[in-house]
Amino acid sequence: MDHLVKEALEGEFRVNMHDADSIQRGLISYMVRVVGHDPRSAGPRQWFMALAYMVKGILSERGMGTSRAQYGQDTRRVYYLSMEFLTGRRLMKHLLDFGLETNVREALDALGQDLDELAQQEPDPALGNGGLGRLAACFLDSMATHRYPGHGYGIHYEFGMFSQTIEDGQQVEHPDNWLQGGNPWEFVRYSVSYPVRFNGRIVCFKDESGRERCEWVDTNNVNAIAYDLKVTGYDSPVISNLRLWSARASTDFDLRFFNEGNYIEAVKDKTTSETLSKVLYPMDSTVLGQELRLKQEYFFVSASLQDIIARYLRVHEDLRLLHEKIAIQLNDTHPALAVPELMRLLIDVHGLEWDEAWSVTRETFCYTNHTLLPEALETWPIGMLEHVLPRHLEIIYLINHDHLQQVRFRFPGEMEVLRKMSLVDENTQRIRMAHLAIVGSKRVNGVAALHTRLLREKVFPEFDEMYPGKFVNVTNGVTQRRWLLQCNPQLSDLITEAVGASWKSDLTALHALEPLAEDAAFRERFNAIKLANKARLADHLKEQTGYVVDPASMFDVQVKRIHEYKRQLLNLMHVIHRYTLLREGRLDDPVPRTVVIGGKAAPGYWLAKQIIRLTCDVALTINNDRAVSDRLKVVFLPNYNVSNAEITIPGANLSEQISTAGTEASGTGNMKFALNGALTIGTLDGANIEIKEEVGDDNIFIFGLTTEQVTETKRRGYNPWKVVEHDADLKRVLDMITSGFFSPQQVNRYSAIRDTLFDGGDQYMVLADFRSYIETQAKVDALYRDPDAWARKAILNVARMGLFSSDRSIQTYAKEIWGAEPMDI
Ligand code: 26V
Repeated sequence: MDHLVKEALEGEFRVNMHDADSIQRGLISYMVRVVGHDPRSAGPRQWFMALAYMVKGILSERGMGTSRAQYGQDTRRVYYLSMEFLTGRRLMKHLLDFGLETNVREALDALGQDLDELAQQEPDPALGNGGLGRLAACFLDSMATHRYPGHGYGIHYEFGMFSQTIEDGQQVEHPDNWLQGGNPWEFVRYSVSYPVRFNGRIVCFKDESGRERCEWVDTNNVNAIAYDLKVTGYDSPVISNLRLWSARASTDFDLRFFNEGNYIEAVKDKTTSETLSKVLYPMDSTVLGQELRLKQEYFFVSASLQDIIARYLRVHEDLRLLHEKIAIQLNDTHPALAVPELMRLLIDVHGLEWDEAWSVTRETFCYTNHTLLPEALETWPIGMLEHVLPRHLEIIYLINHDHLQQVRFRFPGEMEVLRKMSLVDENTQRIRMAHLAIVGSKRVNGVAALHTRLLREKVFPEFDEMYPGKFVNVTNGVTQRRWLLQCNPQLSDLITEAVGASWKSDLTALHALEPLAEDAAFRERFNAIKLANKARLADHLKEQTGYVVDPASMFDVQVKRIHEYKRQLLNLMHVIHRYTLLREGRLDDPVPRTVVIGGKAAPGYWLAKQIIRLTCDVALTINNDRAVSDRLKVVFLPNYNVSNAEITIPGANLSEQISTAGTEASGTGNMKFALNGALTIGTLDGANIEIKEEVGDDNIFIFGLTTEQVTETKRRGYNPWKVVEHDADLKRVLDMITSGFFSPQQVNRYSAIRDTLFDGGDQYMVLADFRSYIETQAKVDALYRDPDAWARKAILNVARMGLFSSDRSIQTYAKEIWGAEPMDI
């Protein structure tokens, strides 16, 4: 090592990434000069940092090329505004995108370090809750890969999604201090800083030219500081930017505490304003209406729009043409305040007339809806807006005034329609953010065919009628780079060997795998890879939970946020039913199964936490029952996140996508599992429907009521008691849960589950779908008994997933929504 260090420090600083020796010297040099550690005593954590800084150098160099090309070409830029980006770890992704994995691995080998171990050192940035945040990350990847000029904007949360442990069978939340050890990937831009204002009052006056102007005064200000993360695409010269805003107390405070003499109080204020980017709200299904959340939303929207306008004005003059050069995508309504904020900036700051500003605004924004659940639709109390954002409330009223006038014109005399379409809910005195986003956008999209249809027909039918063509569908997708290439290297190699490498940037190329489903040798290799991935998952489960599971058993997996509508409870009811059959010897030729359930519950969602607890109780009982131990195991996988999804998904045989029809907007886990060769058991919900159309009815297990049947059953008066009365198996399962069979220390532990199913009316139709689910699970068993038949279908699933790449989603957005073109670079 000594001579290596000497040589490295004497040599040239520039690293030739195509040469493992040069990389090795580069690593040593970064270790000394940037990390500040002696290479002779450095451990994996320090080597990770050295490598990350070295890669960061390439990111920066290439990023400049993209910026120059963008200014040079002046093509339409796409800005993706999202409160959440669940990027996953960065290191392996960058190495894969740059094609550097092999050389870097070799260089590290020579230094006695293992790349995989280094990669584990990186904290997984958990800046999102679930599907919506992960989709944003897939989209950035696809935009960079296909050379679109995309830019992400979000929040630099100091604490991301909590980490979950299970103690005594219950979820415990721990703060996610992901920046603790420093973040080598980010570029802090202290000079890119914008003031964001809150509170205060409005004064209106006539200016010199006699024009009515309004000024927002006496505000409390917070500064937004930019943190940039570079986004690479696969084998692409384009590097995009993800700009995350962090809140800093405005320097006004420094002046104030001198003047007021109350130093301690002033510094206290300073920390209060910095709470704005402190923590990600860890719920994704119920809105609480908290002022801090509102301020977070406005904080990142205002900073982003100021930045977008500043960039535009660097090369253009006339803001009336803004929409010709940019498109802004609103990821759900969380950034919907961008509509009144852009109006305010254009009118109050840049002097446009109302009508000019309004037509620019409506041509600039597009809005994606991600949920049909009424409790997740955002509304803000008028009183709160008046206090926090008085000027925005005025602008919203003005927008609503014009909007309602058009509604009256379109639906004359229809007071009910007027009431329904207003941006103001008069009953609750709240502003409806989805209405604001729809009115202020050029296009509105749902995220799967069924979801878009339900949006148009059930949730916003009057808007759809009033603005024909405004509502469009863009079915979600996932990036095959992370969700196959990176997480399943063996299957990736097999596919590349069979059909070439083009699938990495064109997933439809997987079609060519179809004939191989009939090739016995291929099936054998495919099965061997699945088995290896299952062994890796089994190791992970053992390490995380202590439970030992058999990779030869069927791995039946449901990982996603815990929510009643996703029906983890239905899954558990099947498990309990199977357990009773096994104990009674009523299953002939039972197929051994390992059921894995994982996911986080929102900290305040008590029933979701009970479902986790029940999973753990059921696991404890079943896994310790020698009578079934070689045929059934249940494991709750703690702390489900992007990193352990990368281990879990490739190891699944069966993918559980069992939401009540009409509740899951799309789902994206469903796509990831099928792409990795799992078969789906699912309802006709979200993107499952399109997956079924692609893979074929024979290659997916569909069960349960359809959306129409759910509606119809409820309309006729659904009676949970009746269902249970007619199904002895179901009755027994429920009795076991509610009589304390799994919780003998506390027999009433699950009374809330009984209450939601009976007194609560079983909103999500768990009981109604039980029988159909059980029957379909029996068909799953039957197929699994024939490994060849199973493998054929699994291979066909992989071969037919081409549609579900986020590349296709992005190409659709670009063409149909943004009017954006790939860059020439
Ligand atoms: C809502 C809220 C409510 C207030 C507090 C914080 C918060 C954070 C996130 C959300 C959004 C929930 C919507 C969501 O995640 N939808 C999911 O979007 C996926 C991508 O389109 C889709 O695949 C899932 O089906 C859908 O549930």
